[in-house]
Amino acid sequence: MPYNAANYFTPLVRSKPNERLTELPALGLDADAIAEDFKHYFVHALGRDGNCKSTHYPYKALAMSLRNRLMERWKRTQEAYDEASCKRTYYLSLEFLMGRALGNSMLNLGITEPATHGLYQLGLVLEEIAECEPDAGLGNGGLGRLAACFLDSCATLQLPVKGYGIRYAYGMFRQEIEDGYQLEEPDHWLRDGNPWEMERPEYKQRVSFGGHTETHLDNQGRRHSSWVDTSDVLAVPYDSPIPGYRNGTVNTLRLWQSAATDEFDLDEFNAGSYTEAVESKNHAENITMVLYPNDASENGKELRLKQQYFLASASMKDVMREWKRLRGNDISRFAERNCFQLNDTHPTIAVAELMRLLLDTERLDWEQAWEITRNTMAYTNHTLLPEALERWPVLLFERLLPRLLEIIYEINARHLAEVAARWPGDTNRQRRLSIIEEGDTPQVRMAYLAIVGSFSVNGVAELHSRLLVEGLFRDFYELWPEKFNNKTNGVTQRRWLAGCNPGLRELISEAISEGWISDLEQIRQIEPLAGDSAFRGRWHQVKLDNKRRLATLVKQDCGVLFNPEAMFDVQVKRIHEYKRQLLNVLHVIHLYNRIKAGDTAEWTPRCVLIGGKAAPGYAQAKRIIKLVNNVARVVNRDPAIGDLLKVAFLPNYRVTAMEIICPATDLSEQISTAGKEASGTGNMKFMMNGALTIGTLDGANIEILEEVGDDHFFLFGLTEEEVVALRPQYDPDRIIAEDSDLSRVMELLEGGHFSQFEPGIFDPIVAAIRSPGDPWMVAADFDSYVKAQQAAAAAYRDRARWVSSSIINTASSGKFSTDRTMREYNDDIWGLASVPALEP
Ligand code: KVN
Repeated sequence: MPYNAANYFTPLVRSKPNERLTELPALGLDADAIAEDFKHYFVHALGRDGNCKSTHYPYKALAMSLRNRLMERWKRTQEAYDEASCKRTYYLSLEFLMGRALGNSMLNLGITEPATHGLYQLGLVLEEIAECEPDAGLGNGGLGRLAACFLDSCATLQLPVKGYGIRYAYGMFRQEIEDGYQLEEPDHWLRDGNPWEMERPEYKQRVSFGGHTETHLDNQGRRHSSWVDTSDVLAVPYDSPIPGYRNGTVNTLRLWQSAATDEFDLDEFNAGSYTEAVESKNHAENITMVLYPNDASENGKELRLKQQYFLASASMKDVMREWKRLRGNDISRFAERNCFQLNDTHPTIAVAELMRLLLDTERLDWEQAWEITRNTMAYTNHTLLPEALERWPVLLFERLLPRLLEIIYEINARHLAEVAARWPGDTNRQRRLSIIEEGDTPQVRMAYLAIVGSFSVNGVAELHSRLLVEGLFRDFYELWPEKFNNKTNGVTQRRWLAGCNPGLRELISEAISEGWISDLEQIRQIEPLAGDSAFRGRWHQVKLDNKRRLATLVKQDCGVLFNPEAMFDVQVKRIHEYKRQLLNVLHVIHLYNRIKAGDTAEWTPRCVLIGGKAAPGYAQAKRIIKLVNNVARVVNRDPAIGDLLKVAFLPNYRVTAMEIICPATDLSEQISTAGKEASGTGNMKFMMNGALTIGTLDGANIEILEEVGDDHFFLFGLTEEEVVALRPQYDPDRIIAEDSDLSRVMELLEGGHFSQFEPGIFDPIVAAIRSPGDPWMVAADFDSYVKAQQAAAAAYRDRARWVSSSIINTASSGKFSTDRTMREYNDDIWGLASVPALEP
């Protein structure tokens, strides 16, 4: 439990600040004050006038006015944390998928209305101005967006949590579709500057690579290692404000950018190669150039390991510096006041880096250093997919991070000694539990380093956490059962309901007041209104308006006409075989067949929207995108299909697109092979906005079903246990032969109906479906999926029933707020006290 700092630490000694420098009246939050500030920036700082036609400068001026208002609160929050001398948590993540900041800042400051009004008085439309902001797309998908939702909830709960990440010059690539194929375009998101960040050069750190290690004895005869002849790079922090919801708290996201040191490469320089020496600066600056665009798979690039160490080392040193500023040089109680949450294994080298700093810089002995490290680190696993498990060749480590490899070897030796003591003679078990995987190219297993170095290991949904301890981490669970726990994911209802769905926000708040925005369990109170036909009518109207908004986007970006009266059936997420966009496409082809065969009695018109990015090197995923586009072209151009079925692939799916999509969705597709999707979080955003789910018993779908009840959820497919049991006998050819619907679908695919001009391009897809080794068992769930889709279509035709289910979905989404998730992390792992910002 959080304990009182005053019992443990003497008050801080600091010199008195110069208050004359900082005395300022608080900034107003009314329309006039905001408009005045806006004009000041527009005219004085940006030098624009009434002839300015660009919306970029109004965006900048508004962002600067908001930033001022955040800044006051930011300072008071950080001072409150310092004064409380409180324990803090650092969320270490290679990804923070923040999206836009403007709307969220206004929402959380509580000034959306006055700001809109103030600008309107100046003849400006807020919605247009907001469109200028590029997404901060520093993440791939769920894992990165989860980090962003966590920060929002921590600030709202007034928890002293700071995010540490990388300031990539290029975020997630922009996806374009040309002739149905994905093209990747660079995302230079900082081109026009970023008004939300603050560079803090005074806090830069040095990060070392390469070189070699030396041991020597100190004057007490103790052996020490040092890491010498390194090539260093600088890490420069950029801070962005993370406002809590109307509570005066502003937390920090600190992103590191790499820069060359001021020293030239001395060898090159002395050899007279001035330009070559300057060129070497490039290598340093490359480290934070680009986000790796692989979701749930690793690709083993050296530069990626450099990014990981760069983040870990800069962040550890930063926290150490902060410790010394506040508490002096005695580091022995570091673990009582600091916790690092590792977002998957990506920042796990932090375990070895903290050990290195404690041993080599602070000169602690091993036992003391290990005690501190192991009480400070906590690890979250996000996937069971074997291709996503990070392993780094020992040889790469030796070349890049020789001192860290020594430390990992020592951690492993002591760990294996513990295993040997517990299970004497069980050498097989020692091999299984070793951090080093032996073989032709020995590898460091990062997940094992994370487990050994942490006091907590969690999965991200009930099923996922159970499968972790029964499978992947079974041996470790036997060794340390107390370390393992579940923390079911969530999403922030501020961005994902209040912000993106103003129509529903007003309707809900009018009925039950606004409490749900910071306490989502209250949203249960709208459940009885599912039986109120007037309320249902208004609910339906909001959905219809949101569908019009999405239809406009689809028309614009795909050239396809969606009729807002039709059922909007949506699957947006990264394109991956385990997520089974292919199953969705097979169903679409089946519907096409039915229409062509005249089987359209009691038909529910449907608009199918699919969107998502494929990793640039993932050929099969890219082929699936091409298939969606080709099927869409055939279906949409066929006059016999008309409005009964429309299909569109939405290019460049991202946070900002989801803000339009989820409020407009009727049916949410969550159709992964059971046991493969660790949690999913899109499923929660859809549910919150009143979509019904069609889904398998996978990830958090299971908990969604549990909350909403099976009358309001279209369940289908094999369970995880059934998938495992079927695998050895899986015979897709037979399943296809025995299912006339699926046979007809396969006939069209195999007959080249969707690849008239490029014969054979979908052969690998057909082969995958027909392979007995198909890991995703697409054919196995087809029939059950089609039946669930039929049930959904029938339900949609009964509007009163559908709208009532929609209301019940939103009403049941209370569990899936990251406010709940963060409370659980804090109660079970971090033990932070909530610390309000200082009063103005
Ligand atoms: C792995 C490597 N997730 C990853 C990953 C590089 C980038 C990302 O995490 C989500 C969860 C999804 C899971 C995703 O697939 O089910 O909802 C947040 O916990 N991303 N590994 N796992």
